[in-house]
Amino acid sequence: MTQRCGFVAIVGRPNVGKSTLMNRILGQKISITSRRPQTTRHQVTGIKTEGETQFIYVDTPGIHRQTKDRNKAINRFMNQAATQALRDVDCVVFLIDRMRWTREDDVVLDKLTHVQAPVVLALNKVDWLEDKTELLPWLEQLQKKREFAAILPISAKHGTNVPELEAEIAKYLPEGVHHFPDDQITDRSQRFLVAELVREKVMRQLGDELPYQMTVEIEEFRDEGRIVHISALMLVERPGQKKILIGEKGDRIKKVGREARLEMEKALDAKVMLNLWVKVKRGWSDDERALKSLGYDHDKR
Ligand SMILES: Nc1nc2c(ncn2[C@@H]2O[C@H](COP(=O)(O)OP(=O)(O)OP(=O)(O)O)[C@@H](O)[C@H]2O)c(=O)[nH]1
Ligand SMILES: [Mg+2]
Repeated sequence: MTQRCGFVAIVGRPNVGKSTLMNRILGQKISITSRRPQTTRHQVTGIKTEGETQFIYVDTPGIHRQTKDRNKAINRFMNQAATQALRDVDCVVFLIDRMRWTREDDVVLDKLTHVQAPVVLALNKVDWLEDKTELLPWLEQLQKKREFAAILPISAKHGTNVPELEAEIAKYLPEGVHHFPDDQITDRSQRFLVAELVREKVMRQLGDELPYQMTVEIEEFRDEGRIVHISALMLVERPGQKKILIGEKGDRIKKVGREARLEMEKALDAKVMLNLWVKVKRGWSDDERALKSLGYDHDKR
């Protein structure tokens, strides 16, 4: 039988559930998620091979408006990473949050203007939809916004209609040999995945201010077979943030470390010895060179 293979970009404004959707489709956690907007900062590839068909999903950072407090080099980087993912794809999944259309959804729509590939619109989080009778008129309104290959209400969290979404996407994958071995699930390194797990635990545990100003650098990743030794450096912008991250008597950082380690052990199927450090590096998130050295420049396909 002929093989099929294609790229599928998952785009949308921050927090609509893009990473949750990709993980649900893959049946495995590859991309980190949290209740906070701007959790994903890079393109993250998730590969799913079913028989002769290979889907190469690209999860992307939430496309956002660069307002006064979100106008740093890192914001530009994130928006670029999302926009670049739209190039040369075979299908786009545009995710929105139920019936909430915001100005940022318009920004996403705008980025799709010149996209030739079919765009499937998915309304996520329908498990939270209060009044389902409003859905039909809303779908009609959405159809006027642009041409969509299909519009589907889904729940990424519970899996509702996700197989139907995948079947829709499959229609648009062209014939071609598989880009990746059939058992490969991502093209991201283990180093990247463990750094992301640390960031996720911080995003999930800390207050509003800090997470956007924290990044993680893996200083050591030494695989000794049954035990993997990992040293992760968390970089923040200000001494006050370092204090918050460490917490009273170090209890915050210990909790982050414990949760991250447990997930790393699952992901790597090995025992993990994890060391976490916090360092202040002023201005890293608005400094192109610093960002580059921290790995914020590898998103070009
Ligand atoms: N109730 C409900 N919650 C969901 C659903 N999908 C995602 N969520 C929640 O929405 C929040 C954001 O999910 P993410 O997957 O991190 O969203 P994202 O679009 O990747 O966000 P960014 O990476 O910040 O752009 C998390 O708390 C998810 O658990 C859903 O179908 N139903
Ligand atoms: Mg995400």
